[in-house]
Amino acid sequence: NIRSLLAEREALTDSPLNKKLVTLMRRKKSNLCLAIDYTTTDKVLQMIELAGPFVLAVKLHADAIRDFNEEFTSKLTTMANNMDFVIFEDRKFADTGNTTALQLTGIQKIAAWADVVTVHAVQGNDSIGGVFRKFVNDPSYRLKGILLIAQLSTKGSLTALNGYTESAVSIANDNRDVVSGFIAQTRVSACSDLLNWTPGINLDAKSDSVGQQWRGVDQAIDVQQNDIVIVGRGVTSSSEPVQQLKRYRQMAWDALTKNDTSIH
Ligand code: UP6
Repeated sequence: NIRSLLAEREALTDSPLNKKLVTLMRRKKSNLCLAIDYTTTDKVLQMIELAGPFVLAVKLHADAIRDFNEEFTSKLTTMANNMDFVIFEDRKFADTGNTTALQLTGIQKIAAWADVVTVHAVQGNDSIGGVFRKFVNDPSYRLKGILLIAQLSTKGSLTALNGYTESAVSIANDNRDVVSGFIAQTRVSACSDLLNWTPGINLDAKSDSVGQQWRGVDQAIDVQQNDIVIVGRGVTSSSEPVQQLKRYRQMAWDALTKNDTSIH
């Protein structure tokens, strides 16, 4: 087991975002992030209302929400503050630093309401560190950190090419004040204060028809040593989402804290 105790991680971590995440994890007993890929603001907000008590973070694709607007982000940030979860916009930035900055402040004003965003490693160190540092250090933005995509869950993803994941880890190591962790399938760094978030989780299905590969919670947390599970359709396509939220949350928390003497 290469993860250290949650209480130690809470004390050790320098990143304000990760400190908040580990504190939230311990308080809510949850290492579950819900991916809400609905296409209307009403449906997203209704799901957040149900999910708020069970999740550490809510992950969105703002550009998939057809009636996305500022009233929505204002409700979203109020709910996040009241129900204690982190707002995660899964934009997967992958362009020049200049363009990334324009996108962060463009029509969706992502930097103003998201706590954390995803960033592809493919564009390299300078267009990642430089741009995001400016936003993260500016208190007029909500954005507090980024997750680097070290591995994708999709079948045949090019992130499996030799050296790609290792290069993403080295970008993270060079930008520890900005990078809060990774999106990956299996733990990619032994540093406990970099959190490993993993999508591709479903207890009732193995794949969709368009490249997604799912596996169970024990595999992801116990065997592959991730910290936080990202569950989407396993909850959002279910007719009983609250039951599913409870189920995923319990399994993920039990798997994470099984050997954690700072919890029991
Ligand atoms: N996601 C993946 N795989 C990755 C990175 N991100 O599935 O490697 C995102 C998807 C989706 C969520 O964009 O929002 O995680 C997974 O949802 P699902 O369980 O419904 O497939």
